[in-house]
Amino acid sequence: MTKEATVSNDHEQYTAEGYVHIKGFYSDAEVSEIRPIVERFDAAWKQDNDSFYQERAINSAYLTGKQYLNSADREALIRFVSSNKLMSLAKVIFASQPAFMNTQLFFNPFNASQKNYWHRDSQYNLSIEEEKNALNGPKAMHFRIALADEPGMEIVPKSHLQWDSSQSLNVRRELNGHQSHENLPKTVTLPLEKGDVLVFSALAIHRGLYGLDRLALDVLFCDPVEELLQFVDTDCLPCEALLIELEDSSAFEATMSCLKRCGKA
Ligand SMILES: O=C(O)CCC(=O)C(=O)O
Repeated sequence: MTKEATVSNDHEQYTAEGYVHIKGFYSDAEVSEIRPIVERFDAAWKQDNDSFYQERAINSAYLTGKQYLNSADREALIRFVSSNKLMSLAKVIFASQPAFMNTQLFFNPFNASQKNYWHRDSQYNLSIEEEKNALNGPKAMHFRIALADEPGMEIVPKSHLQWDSSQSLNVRRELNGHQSHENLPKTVTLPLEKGDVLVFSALAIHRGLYGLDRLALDVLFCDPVEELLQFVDTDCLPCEALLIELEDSSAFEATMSCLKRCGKA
């Protein structure tokens, strides 16, 4: 298969199913460069959020902010996010210019019996009616980079475009006596190996699968619109001097221009 055909398949697979799994996207050497930085963030974050971590946390966020990483590590992470390698993939999957939203880091819960939960990311700030409308709105995607082998994600294929069955709505929103960890039918389980990238829609119905030594760096990109970018923390964006040095600064620039347009930066 030609490279062009693969690229077009990735876009088509994402558009049809709401996810695409790209095996071995990063080499062991590439993972080894970024993983120690992420681990330093993780250690500092967990130390500062000890009770939250021990109680229930399964992720941290804002890795490119100034709070936990020193400036050399922060710069290296920003360069990684804006590398030609990741940005070319993001542009292919979006088939347009994506904007940078945030980064998140997923790990195992401290309490090994903690259950995972089905959700669409939209359910935490939208009503049910608004969530329905959001399926026809701007796109936001997780680019999950597996820094270690992990059980991966479980996703309901096509749910980034299709509204819920009554069962999935009850489960993910815990309505009518249901709980968000209950199994759902017609799902796909996507175990990841170190170096794999899983792109999935923030609107898809999904849950993380805990286990192994999972450490997954999620870079979130979205269409450059205010409704999705209004919550961006400007502390996570590069300064002008770094911006002009990046291999592909276009996602950061798209975010900054949108924030300027709407008077938020
Ligand atoms: O990996 C997980 O635990 C959940 C991931 C997730 O829900 C998300 O990225 O929105």
